[in-house]
Amino acid sequence: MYQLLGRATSGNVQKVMFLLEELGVSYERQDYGRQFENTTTADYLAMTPTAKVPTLKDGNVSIWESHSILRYVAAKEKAANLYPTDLAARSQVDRWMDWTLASLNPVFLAGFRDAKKPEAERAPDTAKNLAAELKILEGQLAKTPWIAGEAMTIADMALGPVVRRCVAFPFGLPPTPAIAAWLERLNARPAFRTATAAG
Ligand SMILES: N[C@@H](CCC(=O)N[C@@H](CS)C(=O)NCC(=O)O)C(=O)O
Repeated sequence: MYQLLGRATSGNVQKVMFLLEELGVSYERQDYGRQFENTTTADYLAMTPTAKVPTLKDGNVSIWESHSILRYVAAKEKAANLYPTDLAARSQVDRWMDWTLASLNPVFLAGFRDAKKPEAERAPDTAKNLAAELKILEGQLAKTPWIAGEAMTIADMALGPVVRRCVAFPFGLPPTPAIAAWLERLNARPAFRTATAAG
């Protein structure tokens, strides 16, 4: 059985929960990170030198980085519908997952920090930068119902828990109707609702 180490309020943990729930495989989640103060122990650091969550344990194998975990589980469970084996189709999934970490995540984190501050103390570029990245995603979702095409994949799992938070920031971002419709499709799935239930 998979062991998922990470608090349920972490968006990166939620990505993995979404996949495990969608596949219906057995797993046990344990609370690690932030308020649990258990990611700097020698045992945890031996598995995950970044001291971040999530970590996935599968027998003797342990994996960190949420997107590496998504790829590992999808490949191990032979979920070719979620992570295609055809290399061209797979590259469509991989590029959006890489874009999420490289481009969306930094502006999401800036937004996450700024959203807690009074408006006057927010960095002037935060909302602008976030809107620019969301516009790229909006353009894709205006063309296809799921991020990598006609079917849901682990790219949607990587993006869903992050984007739902982005659109809820109090920045008056421009409307993104295709993203809103995609979030509704995600919310229609019990696996997504379970994964994101903690907030
Ligand atoms: N790129 C990493 C980022 C991991 C990360 O930053 N996780 C956050 C939670 S979303 C974390 O561990 N924060 C510190 C903590 O909760 O102790 C991934 O995708 O797994």
